[in-house]
Amino acid sequence: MRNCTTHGSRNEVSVLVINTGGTIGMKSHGDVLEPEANAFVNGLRKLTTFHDERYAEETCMYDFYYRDKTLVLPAYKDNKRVVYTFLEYSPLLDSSNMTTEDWAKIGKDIEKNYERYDGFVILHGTDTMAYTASALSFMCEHLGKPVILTGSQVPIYEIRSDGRDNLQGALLMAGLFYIPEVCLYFRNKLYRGNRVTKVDAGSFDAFTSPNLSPLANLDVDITINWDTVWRANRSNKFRVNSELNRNVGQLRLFPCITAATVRSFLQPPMEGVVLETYGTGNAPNNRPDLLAELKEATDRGVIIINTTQCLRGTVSKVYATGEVLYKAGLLPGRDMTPEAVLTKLSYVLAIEGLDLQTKQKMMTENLRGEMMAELAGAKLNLRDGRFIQVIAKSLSISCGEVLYKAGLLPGRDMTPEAVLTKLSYVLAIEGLDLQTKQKMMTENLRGEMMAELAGAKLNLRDGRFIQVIAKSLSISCGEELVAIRDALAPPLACAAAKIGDVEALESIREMGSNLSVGDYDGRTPLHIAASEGHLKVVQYLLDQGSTIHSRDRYGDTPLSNAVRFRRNDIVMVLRRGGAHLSREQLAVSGTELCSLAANGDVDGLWIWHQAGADLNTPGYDGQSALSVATGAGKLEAAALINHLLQGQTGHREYR
Ligand code: ASN
Repeated sequence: MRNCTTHGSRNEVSVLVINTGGTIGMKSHGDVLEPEANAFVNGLRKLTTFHDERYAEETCMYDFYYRDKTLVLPAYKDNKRVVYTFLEYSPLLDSSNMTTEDWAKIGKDIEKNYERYDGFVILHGTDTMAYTASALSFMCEHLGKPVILTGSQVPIYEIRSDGRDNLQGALLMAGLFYIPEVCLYFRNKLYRGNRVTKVDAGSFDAFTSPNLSPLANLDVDITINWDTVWRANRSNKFRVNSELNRNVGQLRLFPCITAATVRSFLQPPMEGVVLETYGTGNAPNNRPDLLAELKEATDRGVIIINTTQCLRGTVSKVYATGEVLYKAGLLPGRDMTPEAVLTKLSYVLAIEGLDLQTKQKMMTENLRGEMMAELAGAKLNLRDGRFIQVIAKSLSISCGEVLYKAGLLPGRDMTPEAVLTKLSYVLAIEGLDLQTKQKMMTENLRGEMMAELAGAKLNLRDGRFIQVIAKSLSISCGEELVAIRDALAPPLACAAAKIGDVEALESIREMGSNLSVGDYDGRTPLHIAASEGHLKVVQYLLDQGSTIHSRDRYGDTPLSNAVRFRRNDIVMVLRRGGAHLSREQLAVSGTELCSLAANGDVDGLWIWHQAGADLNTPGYDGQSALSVATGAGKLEAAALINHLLQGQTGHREYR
C-alpha cells in the first residue's frame, strides 16, 4: 500500500486555469506567432518554480486530479500550496479573434466549476484582454472568488518572457488572497478588470488602470490595497449572466466628422454607443447637424454614453460644449474606460424585462466598481494630532519589551539618517537629563516615525466601547491614523461580531474599514457571527459583501462553523449567498454522516444535508449513513435519511 501524506490539507488551495490562447502560449510557426495546443502542462512541469513533483507524489495528488492537467506550485508563505488545473480551449485564440460568444463561454466555465475551485486564472491574449476583463466583471453577478486574467507580451517558452512572472503572480493572487473581483494581473500589478486598458504594444508594462490605483502590488512584499477591493453584495448566489447584446458600438469624435457618418453609425440595429468626446466630455456646440443626429438616435431609444478620449480623468459638465451633449440625450460615462462602457452596454442591454429608463439608470450607476463613486469615497478628515495621542494613550501603546531589556530604544520606522540627526539634535539640547533625552528619541518630533501599535491590548467586551472607538476614529486622518485604524478595525469588528452588534460594525465600516479582514487566526467577523449564531450580523455582513469563502488557519469557513455550532438559520442564509462545503470537507463528510447516523443525531444529519453534504457519500469503511443508522436501530435517523435521499439529486464528484 502506498503511504501518502494527507492530500487536500488545509494548506492547499485549488485554482482552475482556463487557457483561451494569446501570446503567452504561442510558438513561432514560420515567421508568425500562433497558439500552440497541449503544450502548457508538460512545459511547466519541468520548471521547479511551477511544479513540485515530489509533493505531488508524496500526497498522492494524482488520485484526486488528472496528472496531465494538474500541477502544484512550490510552497509559499505559511507552507501554502496552490494546486492548479488547466482547462484548455480548442481552438486556442489570438484575442483579436474573440467575440461575445467567447466571453460567454469563459463565464459559463467559471460558473460550472465555481464550487470546485478557490480561484480562477484566465490565460488570454493581451490585445482584447481589457474588453474580456470588463465584460466578465459585469457578467459575474455576486462574485465571491478571484477571477484573474493574465497573459504576456512574449511567449512563456522563450528566454526573455514576461509570461512566467505573470502566470505565477496570477496563480498566487487567485489562490492565496480573497479578492472577490474580476482582475487583470500584469507586470507585478493586480488591477480591477473593468478599469484597465492596453496602452503599450511593445512593453512588458502593457496595461494601465488610469483612474484607479492597483488593487495589489507584487514587489518584494505583496501589498494589497484592501480599501479599494470591490465587494459585491452576497445575499444572493453567484451566477453568470452570459447574455450579451452585440448591437453596441464605439465612435470616436474628430474635428471634421460629418453628420452623415454619425447618422449611418447610429442606424438600427444599433442600441448602445460609446461616444468618445474631447477632454472633459466636450463636442462642437456649433454643429447643429451633428447634435440633431445624436438627439434623433437617443429619442429612438439608443443609449449613448459620453466618455472622454483622454486616457485619464472624467467627463463633467464644465463647458457649454459638454452641456449640449446631455441636451441631446447622452448620459455621462464619468471616468469609465471605453472598454468598460462598451461591455457594460452589452450586458445591460441584454437583460430581459427591463424598460429603457431602468437600463439608462443602470448605465449611470456603479455596478462593479467600474466608475468612481459619486462622492469619491468617504474622505476622512483627520488632522487633529491631539486625537492621535488620546487614542494612543487610551490603548496603552507600548514598545517592545525585548528592546527595553537590552537597554536599547526602538527606532521604529525612522531612516538611519533621521535617527542620526535626531540623536545629534537631542543630545545637544542643554539642561535635559538622560531620561528626557531617551524619551524624546522615542517620540515622534517631526513626523519622522509612525505611531507604535505593537502591544496594544484591548478589552473589547463592551459594545459601547467599540462604537465609541470606531466613531472617534472616523473623525481623524493622516497616515498614522489610517495605520491605527487598520490595526484596530479587525479586532474591533471581530469583537462586535462576537456580541452581535450590527451598529458597531456599521460604525467600523463607516470609518472606511474592511469588514472581511480576519484576526490572527484568519477568523473574520463572518466566521465569528456564524459560530455565535448572530443571524442579523451574518445578514449585514453579507449585504456588505464580506468574503463568504475565506478559511481561517484551521481550514474552516463561516459555513463549516455554522454547521459545527448547529446554526440552522445561518446555514440557510450562507447557502443562499453561495457558500458551499470545500472539497476537503466534502471528502470527510461521509464519515461524519455515518457517525451522526450511528448516534441517531437527526439534527446533525439535517444540518449537514442543508450545508450541501451528499448523504450517499460513504464513510471511511465504505458504509453509507443509511446502513449505519439502520444497523444501529436509529429509526428516526434512517427515516430522515430516506426522506432526504428522495429529494436529493446527483452525486458530487471530486475529480
Ligand atoms: N495578439 C496577441 C493576442 O492578443 C497579443 C498578446 O497576447 N500579447 O492574443
